[in-house]
Amino acid sequence: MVERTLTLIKPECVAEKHIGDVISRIEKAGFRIKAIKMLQLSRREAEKFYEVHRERPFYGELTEYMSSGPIVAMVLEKENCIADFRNFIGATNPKEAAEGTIRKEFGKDIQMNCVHASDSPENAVREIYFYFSDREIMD
Ligand code: 3AN
Repeated sequence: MVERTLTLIKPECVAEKHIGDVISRIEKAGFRIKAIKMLQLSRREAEKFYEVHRERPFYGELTEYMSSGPIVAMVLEKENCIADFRNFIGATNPKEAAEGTIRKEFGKDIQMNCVHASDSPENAVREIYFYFSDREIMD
């Protein structure tokens, strides 16, 4: 089934000028970019976006970091997009990520791990519409 997912290139990856490298790999792997924008989250927006993690010990640190600088948000489309993209980026902790994945190559640690990816169809829809309107998503 053709699916869509939401990905974010995180602040440290943008600051280190890896936007082009990451997008190039994503496109070469067969994911189609359906929407794209650069923005900076406010602390409040980051808290809302990550509200599923509210009870986790790293919530404060995570939302501070995710609002610390510009990010790039994208909607990607492909068959089996959500699971395939999570395999493509690698494990949450870059030290455990497989060779050749973007988290392995560009991630610094478990928090600054280069990219975010939706983890279920329900979250993908919520996350896509957190950043984009229908007008901004290509058919
Ligand atoms: P994933 O991004 O692989 O779905 P989640 O959903 O467990 O991983 O975590 C969401 C985000 O929270 C991660 N991308 C990472 O930035 C941050 N994070 C996860 N675990 C930790 C941790 N133990 N310490 C600090 N930050 C973490």
